[in-house]
Amino acid sequence: PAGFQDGQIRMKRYDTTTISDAELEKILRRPAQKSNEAVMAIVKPIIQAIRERGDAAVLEYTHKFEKATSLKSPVLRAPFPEHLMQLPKETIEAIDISFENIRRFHAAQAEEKPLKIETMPGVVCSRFTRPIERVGLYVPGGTAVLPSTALMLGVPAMVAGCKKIVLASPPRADGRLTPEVVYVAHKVGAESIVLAGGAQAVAALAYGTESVSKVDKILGPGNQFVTAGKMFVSNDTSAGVSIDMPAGPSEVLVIADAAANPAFVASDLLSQAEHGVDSQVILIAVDLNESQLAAIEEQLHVQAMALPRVDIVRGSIAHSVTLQVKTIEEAMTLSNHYAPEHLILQLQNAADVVPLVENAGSVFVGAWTPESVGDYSAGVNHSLPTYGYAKQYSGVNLSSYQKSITCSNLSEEGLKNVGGAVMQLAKVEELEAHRRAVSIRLQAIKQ
Ligand code: HSO
Ligand code: ZN
Repeated sequence: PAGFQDGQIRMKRYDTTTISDAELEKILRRPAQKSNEAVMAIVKPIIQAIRERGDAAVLEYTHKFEKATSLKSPVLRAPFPEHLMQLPKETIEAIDISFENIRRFHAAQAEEKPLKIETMPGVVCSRFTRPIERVGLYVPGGTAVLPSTALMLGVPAMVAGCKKIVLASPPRADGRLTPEVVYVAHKVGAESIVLAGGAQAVAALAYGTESVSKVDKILGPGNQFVTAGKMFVSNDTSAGVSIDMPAGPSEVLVIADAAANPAFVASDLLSQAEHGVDSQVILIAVDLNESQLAAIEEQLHVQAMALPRVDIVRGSIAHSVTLQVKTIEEAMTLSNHYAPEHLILQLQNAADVVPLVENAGSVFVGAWTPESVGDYSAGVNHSLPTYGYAKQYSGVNLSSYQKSITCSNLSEEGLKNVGGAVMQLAKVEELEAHRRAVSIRLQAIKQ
């Protein structure tokens, strides 16, 4: 539109009524990732080195990749020294408030009482949960320090009752971690912090080293090397470790109608766009006219130009788009197809639209709910499925730190009631020992 000049930070705009489904599919494709094989080729020797040479190899990689050449030990063990968690009062307060809200929301996810039903008279089936004993929580370093991720991973682990919580995070070049992360580790009762990043940290957690405790599950976001490392170790039966989900670059999809405040909409798009150049943000404009669209675009540019991370924003906005649709139903069909990590509803009656959500990591409803509140302090988790995985994965939640165990308990009457079905199916499968395990008992009952 008129008024835009070269250098304008703006998303490409498409009217969905004028483009084909195939074009739309192409537009909504996530930015390409480096091929999995290329990343794996780098990651495999790193994992091998950690398995063969343990601590020494972890330290070497940390010296090399983090430039933390003064670091002597890859592990910081609890109790963490006070001087490593010195923080301004305002930061402590902010962490404490967020900690409490996240704790409350995740504690509320606990099953009230174990599930128990009688499927037939005398056939009692029940289920109970137990915490995963040892968890490894990866907190990324990189272009931003992320104590909020330490909270999102650590608090539910604490609530679930995991016996051993091990954090891993790449140290700064001075060999230290950001004090906020150490403070959070202390608050969630972590046993230790592994001062390493990348696939080397993942391998140390998966297999253990002289000083790194082996864990049963690894959770947390990370770059492609971290993700490839997690995929690798979770496929290695000798590691005996599981992972939360495959992680990709952050993304948000905002659905806005004429009731939306253009400045708010732009601020939400930018808050995700500043995460990284590979982030993607999408605006679905519901029946907006030219001047309403231009107002959002102008806000996006003006607000972006004032951001310290404007260069990152330029990168992510370059592969971000605005899609114009006529109705909320069309908007929701597109959104459910894209399956965004974050879905923001800036609509007249936003709450009424929530029932139409089929695929999304986390939903933010109405003008007063910026995504940032969920990223930090509202109580919901920010470790969410990206890259379309919201179609089959949930974000990190209490059950991510638990196993459910089922239990059967039959009386004589119960075995009489269900035994016939068991014996017949065992016969069909020609598994005679299975059949006899029932018949031997039914005979004993008769005598
Ligand atoms: N939006 C990010 C989480 C985050 N934001 C951390 C700020 N700090 C991915 O969901
Ligand atoms: Zn964020």
